[in-house]
Amino acid sequence: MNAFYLDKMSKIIQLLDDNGDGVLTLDDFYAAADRVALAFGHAHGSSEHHLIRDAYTTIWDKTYAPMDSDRDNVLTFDELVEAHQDTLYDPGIGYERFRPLAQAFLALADGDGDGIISREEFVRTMRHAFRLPEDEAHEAFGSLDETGGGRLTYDQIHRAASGFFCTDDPDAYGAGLFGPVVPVRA
Ligand SMILES: [Ca+2]
Ligand SMILES: [Ca+2]
Ligand SMILES: [Ca+2]
Repeated sequence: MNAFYLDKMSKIIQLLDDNGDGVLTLDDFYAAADRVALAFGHAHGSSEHHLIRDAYTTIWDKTYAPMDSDRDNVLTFDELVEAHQDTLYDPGIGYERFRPLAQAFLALADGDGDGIISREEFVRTMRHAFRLPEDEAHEAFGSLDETGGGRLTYDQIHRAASGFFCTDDPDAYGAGLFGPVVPVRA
């Protein structure tokens, strides 16, 4: 696990840390759910909004809460990195643990349900689910769309998520899934 991997994890924390306190809590996930529901045209309090909130609660409970090793309901950078190293850092079995999380975001992103993630669907999801700036979201899409066809299959997104979360290879497919990774750690 190299510096590039730690830089990627820094970016993930930064993108998920909605209230900017440097750590992840369930509140960050609620805020993301509210933002995503609004971005996808679902009114606050609508049944779709509740479904998205439930999905985010499940993501927290199943994926992130177990990483909180001291059980104080606050997920720190060190806890996140340690958990990734222990459970996800392997493109095979590690990714199988991660796959349901990616699948949940695919279901959200694929607004028209055609099994393809268009550039527009990708950019909208990355902007609102992960607060990625629009230009970085376009850059990320371009890095994944090898043929330039303007569409990604679910399989490509899974490959990208595996390359991002389960390897520390800066040249892996998916290294640019969340836009540019800026070196922030020695
Ligand atoms: Ca936070
Ligand atoms: Ca903790
Ligand atoms: Ca679609």
